[in-house]
Amino acid sequence: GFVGGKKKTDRMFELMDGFLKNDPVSLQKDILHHVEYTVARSRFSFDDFEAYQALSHSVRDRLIERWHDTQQHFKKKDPKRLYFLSLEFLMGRSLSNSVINLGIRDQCAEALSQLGFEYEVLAEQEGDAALGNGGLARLSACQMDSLATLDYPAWGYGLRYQYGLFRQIILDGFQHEQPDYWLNFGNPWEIERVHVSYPVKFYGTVKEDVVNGKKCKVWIPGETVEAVAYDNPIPGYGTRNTINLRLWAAKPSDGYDIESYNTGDYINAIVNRQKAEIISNVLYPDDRSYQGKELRLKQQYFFVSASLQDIIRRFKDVHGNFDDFPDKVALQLNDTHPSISIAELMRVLLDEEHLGWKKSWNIVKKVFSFTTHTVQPEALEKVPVDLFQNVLPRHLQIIYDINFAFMEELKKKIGQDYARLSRMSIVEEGAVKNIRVANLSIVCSHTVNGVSRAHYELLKTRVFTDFYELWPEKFQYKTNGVTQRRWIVVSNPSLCALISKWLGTESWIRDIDLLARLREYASNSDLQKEWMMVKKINKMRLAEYIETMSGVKVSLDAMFDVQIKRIHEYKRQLLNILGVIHRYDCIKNMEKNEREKVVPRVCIIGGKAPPGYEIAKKIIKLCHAVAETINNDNDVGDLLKLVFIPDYNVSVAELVIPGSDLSQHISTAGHEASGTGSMKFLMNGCLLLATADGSTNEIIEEIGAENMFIFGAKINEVPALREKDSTIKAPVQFVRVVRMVRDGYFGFKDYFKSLCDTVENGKDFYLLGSDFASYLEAQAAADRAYVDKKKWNEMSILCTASSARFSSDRTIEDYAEKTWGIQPCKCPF
Ligand code: GL7
Repeated sequence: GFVGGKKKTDRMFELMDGFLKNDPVSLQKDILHHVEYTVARSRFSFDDFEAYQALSHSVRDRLIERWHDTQQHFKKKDPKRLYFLSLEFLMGRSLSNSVINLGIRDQCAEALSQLGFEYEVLAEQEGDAALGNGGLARLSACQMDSLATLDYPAWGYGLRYQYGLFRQIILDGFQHEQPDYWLNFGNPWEIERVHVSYPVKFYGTVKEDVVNGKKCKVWIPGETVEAVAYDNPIPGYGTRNTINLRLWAAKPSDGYDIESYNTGDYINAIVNRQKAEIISNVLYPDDRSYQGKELRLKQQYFFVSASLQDIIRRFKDVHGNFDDFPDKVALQLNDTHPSISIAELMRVLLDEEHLGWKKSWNIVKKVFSFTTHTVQPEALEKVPVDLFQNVLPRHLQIIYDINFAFMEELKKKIGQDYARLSRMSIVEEGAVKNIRVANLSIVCSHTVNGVSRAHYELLKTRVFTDFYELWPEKFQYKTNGVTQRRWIVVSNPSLCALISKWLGTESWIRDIDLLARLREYASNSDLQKEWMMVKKINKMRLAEYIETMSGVKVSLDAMFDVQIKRIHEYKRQLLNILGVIHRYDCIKNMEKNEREKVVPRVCIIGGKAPPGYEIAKKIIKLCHAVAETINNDNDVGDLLKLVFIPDYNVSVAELVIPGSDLSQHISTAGHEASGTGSMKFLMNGCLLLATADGSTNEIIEEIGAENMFIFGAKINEVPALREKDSTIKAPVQFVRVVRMVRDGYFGFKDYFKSLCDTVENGKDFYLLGSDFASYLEAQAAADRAYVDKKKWNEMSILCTASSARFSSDRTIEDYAEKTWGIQPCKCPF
């Protein structure tokens, strides 16, 4: 239509005054506009939190403009799109990341300062979006940032949990969990799409029917829940492209339980209706075992079904039939959690689109790619068949049919090797029949990716050997990476400025390979001086935080030695603590003149234990008990401190990582699929003390073993070591420190008994005893290196300079080219 002789949309755009401007005065106007109309504070008295809200809404407006243009552009170009399906996204804070990616940080800071506010203080007002557990979930967030920055036509899909990962509080040294009701104070970073909603069905029965003269199955579900979309714009850096992370929330469906209304019990009917919301209520807080939980299966199906309905609707808007589906759609399964989408796509194509088995299967096997993130058998999901039958009866049939066809094909290839057939079957026979979700994912995906080279080797030789032998070409790996935007630019502004100064450009923020140019200055004393200053500033920030959180005053001259990650036996925080006890014991037994040579340390540990994981919780308590003894021992003073940082999360990591000198990644070799924390430390010029596990070997290739502290058994040595009785090989120092814990040196003697049992009496599964001596040697080597400040600085610079390969930009480009077959689709500015 036309208005006043102009095209209506042009006239509208004119009325909008064009796009929002990013100069400080325009930003001020917007902030004040949002104070008045969005936050609705009385004119103009507003506090830091309200200023944060108004600023966030102003930033969000800018994100929305770009988001619209990007989606419009994708629509016009209709490229092959990537849909990244993940049950977890650990986004952390959005404000600081958004202003950096939009390139408006300084303008915001200036705008605020004239209004009497400080940008940094406002940024601190934001809580973390913690819709995930650990590395896997943060990886998804880093990858979304890279997808946007590299202009890929991608969408993320997940669940909008009302309760994110629990908050950890420490009482008397024990972990307690508190709900993280993160939406309490509103969430300016999401856009509720009331009109984008889909029904998701559960339970019921399956009937035979005839459609167009053909026999088919009809699922008559027993319950319907509505999935409502919440969009979270993800801005790229240095580009207009802003992609979408669409999270689904469960709402009661209009058609829900109509029967109960007719019984006259209106109140109970409403209460029952409301139960639908439970599905998206809470994130499972254990990062690797949730076997056989009905709610977990419902969560998985809920987000997958809504996402596929959305994806298919978008596809059908443009395409008349499904022939082009595999050329337009790539579906990425982030671990097995979304793998039920395989059966769901098959069901839609068969039962709703009536494409027939052959055609449907041909589409399905071309669109899915699967990335596995684990080597732990207990993390490979299994769903009891009974549970499946009850919740998703039609899907179970489809899985049986897929498995039948697979078994037939397999028999033709390998003959009657029943042991192997039964290992590879999607259905696990036994007292309890299970669906093996990983097997389903491998059979139905065109590509199976590991997350580091070592992980890939383990997949081939230990975890999925049968499948690898059958389909070697399916197996690949894409070593994980992290985004330098969040992990340097946002979290370490001083280092960011220093790097740009020495490289003479900010281009490394998009083009990470440029970082390698820092190598040539690694021994330059001017750079080293500035480098040390930056570290000092960050250590000061961290020291202040430690004092506020734990009351412990730490010396900036000490080496800050950090291990932050989820607490797990395989990650061996216990090894770290036993090492600290050994250090303490040594200092206590030293003569005065020997003590002068000791390199002072602040040992920092942080992380959450899964709520039901007793041993992990005991490790946290032990850390506190040991800290209590050491930190109150004036005789030791600044030579050694041990602090536990409570409630470790993304924003705590942003503070801790830049301020650390040394970081520990000390899992028993063969247990950490990749590890991504090490990459963040590396980028921030923090030296690594690590086992040759996960991605560490690849890091060694980049920086050289001489610039790291590597110790312990190698992946292929571990099985043989386990065969032997590990206590025989445990050195005397190990026996001694465990004995101190056992004998109650740190109190809580009875409580720690079972913890000590995990590493003694031939039960040391994670090989703390046999790795102890080489661990201590690596620690001693770190001490020696720290004394030589020049050398240490050079190594620190080399860490940052060698970190390019561990950017998620590299990971994503690799996936785009080798797995997804997608091309950048850049929205014009
Ligand atoms: C993990 C792996 O344990 C970790 O090594 C890897 O870096 C990460 C991302 O690929 O995935 N797998 C897993 O289940 N969690 C992880 O962090 C929780």
